[in-house]
Amino acid sequence: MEIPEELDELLEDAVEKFNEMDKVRIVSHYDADGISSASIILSAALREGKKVHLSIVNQIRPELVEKLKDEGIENLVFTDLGSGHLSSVNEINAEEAIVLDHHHLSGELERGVHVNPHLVGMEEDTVSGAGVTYLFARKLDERNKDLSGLAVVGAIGDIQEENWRMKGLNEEIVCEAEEVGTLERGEGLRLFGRLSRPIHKSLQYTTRPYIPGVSENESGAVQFLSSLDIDLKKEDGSWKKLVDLEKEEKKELASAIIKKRVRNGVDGAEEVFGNTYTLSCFDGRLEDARELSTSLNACGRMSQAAVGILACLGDEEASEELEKVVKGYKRTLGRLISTVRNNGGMLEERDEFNLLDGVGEIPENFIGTVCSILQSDVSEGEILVGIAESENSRVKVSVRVPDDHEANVGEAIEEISEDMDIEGGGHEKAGGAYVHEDEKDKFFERLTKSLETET
Ligand SMILES: [Mn+2]
Repeated sequence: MEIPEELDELLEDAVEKFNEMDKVRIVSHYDADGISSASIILSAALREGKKVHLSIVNQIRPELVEKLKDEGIENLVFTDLGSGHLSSVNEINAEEAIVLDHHHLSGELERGVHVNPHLVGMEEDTVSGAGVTYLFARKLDERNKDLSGLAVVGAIGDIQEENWRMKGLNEEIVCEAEEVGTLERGEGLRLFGRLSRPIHKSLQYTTRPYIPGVSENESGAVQFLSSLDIDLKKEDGSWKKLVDLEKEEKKELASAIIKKRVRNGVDGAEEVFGNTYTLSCFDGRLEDARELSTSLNACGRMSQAAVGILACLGDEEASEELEKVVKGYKRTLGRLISTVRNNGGMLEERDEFNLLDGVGEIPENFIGTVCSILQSDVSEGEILVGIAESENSRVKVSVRVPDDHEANVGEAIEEISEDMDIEGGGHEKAGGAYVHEDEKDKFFERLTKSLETET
C-alpha cells in the first residue's frame, strides 16, 4: 500500500507512543465510522496485551472533558474524534494522547501525536476515521491487516464513496482487504441486505437508491417482484435473497428498478449500481459491509454501541443482539416519523426553508435521520431544517438540502462556525450543528445567507 511519507511518519510516531502505553483510555465517536474505529483500536490494543477502557460518545462535551480529567488519565487515544476539539483534548491533561481522526482541524495537540489526513494536505473524504485507525493498527502489527474490512465499513458509514466508488486511501485499503481476504468486492445492484434478507424485504428497506412505490412499502415490493415473475421463495420453501437470483433475473430486476425510477421522475441509473463489499472476517459467516455499517449506525443512535463493537469483533451472540437493536431502531424511527406526519404543527413552511421543530418530541440522535426521511415530504427543491433539544441549553440543528440544490451545507456550517459559537459540520447536502438556544434565530439567518450566496 502506498502511504504518503509524511502520513507514514506520523503513524510511526503514534506507534512508538502507543508502545510505551500500558493502560489505554480510548474514546471514539458514536457513528458507524466511530464504532468501526473503536473495534479496530480495541482489537489492536488487546492483541498487544494492554489494559483498555473504552467510551463511545456523540461529541466532546464539557462534561466529558471534566469526567476524563477526574479519571487522571495517563494515556488517551481518540479515534474518529478529537481533531476538531484539540483544546478540549489538551484540557483533559493526559500525559500522552494519540488522536487518530479525519475531521477538520481546530487547534493544536500539546502532548502526544495527532494523525489526520488534513495535516499532510489530504482531504477528509479520502480516508475515514476507521481508515486512519486501521493504518495505525497495521503499522503497529502486520497481523492487524485482518481488521481491514472494518476500515471499509467505516468509510461506507461516512458516505465516502463518490458515485459509489471509493477513492484515495480508502481505495487502497479496499485493495489490501481483498489481498488479505477479509473482503470481496463485487459490482451490482445496491440493495440493502443482499446476503441476509428476503428480496422483497431488501427492496422495502432500500431507500438509497429510492424506488418509488417499493422503498418503505412491503406490499409494493411484493407486487413489484411478482410483476417481474420473480418467485419470492426457493424450491425448498425458504425466502430467496438477492444473492440467490440468477444472473438474468438480476438484470431484469435492475432494469425494472431503473424504469420505475425514470417513470416517477427519479433520474440517475448509475445510483442503482455500485461496488458491493462482502466481509468474510467473521469466521465463515459472510456479511454485507453496507448492511453492517447501517447496523452500527443504529447501535450508536440507540446508545448500544457495545453491541456493535462486539459484533465487529466476531462475537456471534452480539451479532444476534445487533439484529434486535436494528429492529428497535427501525421501530423508534417509524414512530418518530408518524409523530411528525400526524402532527401538522411540527413542520412549518417558512419563506427560507421548512422547519421541523422536534424539541420535546425527537431525540437529538434521531433528528438528522428523521430529516433525511422527511425531505421527501417537503416541496421539491426546498431546504429542510430540523431542531431537537440537546444538553447545556443547546439545540441540535440538522440541515438537509435536495440533491439538485447547489448549496454546500458542510461548507456553510463551517463558515458560520468561524464567527458563531457553534459546533458542527457535514457533507455537501447534509450537515448539523449544536447551537445555543438563544442564538437559534441568528444561526438560521446566517445559514440562509450562506446557503444563498453559494448558489
Ligand atoms: Mn468519521
